[in-house]
Parts: sequence; structure tokens; C-alpha cells
Amino acid sequence: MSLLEIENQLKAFESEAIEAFQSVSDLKELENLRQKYLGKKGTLKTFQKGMGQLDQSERPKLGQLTNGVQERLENALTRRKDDLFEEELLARLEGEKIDVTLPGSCTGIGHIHPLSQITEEIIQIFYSMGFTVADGPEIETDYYNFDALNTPDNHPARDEQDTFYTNVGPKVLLRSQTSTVQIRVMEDKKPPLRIISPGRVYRNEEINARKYPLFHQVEGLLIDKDVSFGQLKGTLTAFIQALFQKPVKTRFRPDFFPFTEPSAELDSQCLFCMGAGCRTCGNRGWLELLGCGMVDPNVLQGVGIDPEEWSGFAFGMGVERLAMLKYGINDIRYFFNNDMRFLKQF
Ligand code: 2U9
Repeated sequence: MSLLEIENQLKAFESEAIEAFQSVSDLKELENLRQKYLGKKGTLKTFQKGMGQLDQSERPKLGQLTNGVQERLENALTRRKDDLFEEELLARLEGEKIDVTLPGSCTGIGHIHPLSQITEEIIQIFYSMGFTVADGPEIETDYYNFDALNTPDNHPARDEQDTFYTNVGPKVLLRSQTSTVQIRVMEDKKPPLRIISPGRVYRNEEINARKYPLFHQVEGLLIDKDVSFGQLKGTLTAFIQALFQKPVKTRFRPDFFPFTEPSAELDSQCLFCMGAGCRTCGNRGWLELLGCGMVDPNVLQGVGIDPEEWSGFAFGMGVERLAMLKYGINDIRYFFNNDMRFLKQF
């Protein structure tokens, strides 16, 4: 083939390539064309390889021609690439356009659960009286839940009907009271002690308006020298008046707990009728609020504290019961149903 013929073919090739570059509509197609025309096995390479068939004197001329074509095609390709990039960007921007005037979607902000709120208040009141908070495991052994608390083997609370046992081991259970924590503290620390232990406890109860198999307690313990029942009465009366923010009277009725002796139930004047008699107090004028007593000497002995030297008082309260009285809630299940209509009222 003569140089002239090759020159004509090159011109036709150049126009075809430029037209092809213009005709594609995306960057991927353009890349395919680059490989077809300018790639290692592309058309231009075929022209360059054909140089060998020409006369020695004509080869530089063909070299000049192919280099020129290559430069112009590469320029055309770059321009087309820039254009296509811009077009694709504009199309994307158009597609992803955001209407900033549309109302936003809103995720509701939660707030502290009423049980957590009242627990925090209870902690603050005892904190002001020199108590600190102690924490412990919810999965316990029967030693901490029963034996250490002077609760004998034949006590009904030990029955599977009342306590949840686990399959971790025969003596491993879900604690039914947070006094387990106080036993652990007494094992670790020397008296004097003032601690409260808030937390979850578990009892095998049928669910109804007043009972739930999981509930919360705050139990308290004070160990010191010559602690009196009068100090117990004064501390708990001050606590009740601070929690309900009313100067209510209290009374202490004898009761029984294995871990305290003597034991008592604290009643307060009804918070709703102030003692006159109403539906909430069943016309009695008094409400049962919590249990308490002087720590049984057997419990102190069991953890190596000499009951001749030290004595103490203890108390325990159900947080749900106090929250129901404080906020006027008549069904314990509200605390656990996660119903926003209930929760957001607090
Ligand atoms: C130690 C020794 C004694 C904690 C006490 C009560 C009385 C009590 C109940 C109230 C309602 C539990 O939530 S409830 O069902 N508790 O009546 N608890 S004295 O006595 C202790 C604690 C720790 C070492």
C-alpha cells in the first residue's frame, strides 16, 4: 500500500474515531472506544505496525502522521471525558436534589424511666445521711441469698415456688433481695458501715396489678456501736418525709424477718388523706411502706463481725410500691410495658 493510501485511511480513521467519541453517552463506553482506537491492540497500533512494509525513506513521514493522529485523538478523548464527567455529575446532582423546605423526620427523645428517677431520689436522700451505694450480682448463690441472711433450709422463700433457680448449678439462683450485696460488703469491709443497695430482684410471682416477677428494691444497712431502734425510727421517718415531701407521721408495727430481730413494718399516715381514711388506704388512714429491724446477731456473727461490739439496723423497700404511691399509679405493669403514653408523663 502506498503512503498516500495509508494517509487517506488514517484521515478516515481519525474522523471515525472523533465521531465515535462524540456519540457515546457514558464514561465506560468512552473507555471501550479508547481501547478500540488507541489501546495496545487498537487500530492506531495497526497503522504503526504497518510501517515496516513501507520504504525506508517513507517511514518518518508515516511516523509523523500517526503521531499527529494520536495527539489529536487523545486531546479529543480528554475533552469528551471532561464533558461526560460534567454531564454525569449534573445528572446525579439533579437526581439527588433535596427539598430543604420539606419537614424533617423526627426521632423522639426518650427520658429517664420513672423507676430510675425515684431510685435516684432515694439514693440522694440516704446519701445526705452518710450512706453510700453498693452494687452486686443479680445471679447469686443460695449462701448469699439465704444462709448468710439467717434463712433456714426449710424457709418457704427457698422453695422453687418462690425463687427462680438457674440451671448453672443447684445452688445458683436469681437474687430475691438485694441484702446479698450487704453481706458481700460486710465480708470485705470493717464496720462502721452505712450502705444502701438498689437493684433488681426476682420472685416467682403471678403477674397482677401489684405483683411482677421482677421488681426493684433499695435495702439499707447501718452497723455501728450501740445502734438503737430509736435511730432506726428517726432515720426512716426522715427518709419518708423527704421522699414524699410531706411531714407525715410514721408508726412501726411488729413483724418478722429472718435477718432482723426485732423486726417491724413501717406505716406512714396515708399520703392521700393524711389519715382521715380514703380508698387508697382502705379507710385505715395508714399505708404500709417498708420493712425494717435490728440486724440479727446471727447475721453479724456469720460474716465475722462481733455482735457484742457492733450492732445495726437494716431496712428494705420495694421501689415500685413507693413510685406507685408517689406518682399515683394503680398498676405495676405500667412500669414494664414500655408504653410511651405512660412513660412520657414523668
Ligand atoms: C442485712 C441484714 C438485714 C433488710 C430488710 C426488710 C426488712 C424488708 C422487704 C420490703 C418490701 C422487701 O421489697 S420488699 O418485698 N424488705 O421488709 N429488708 S429488713 O435487712 C437486712 C439487709 C441486709 C445484712
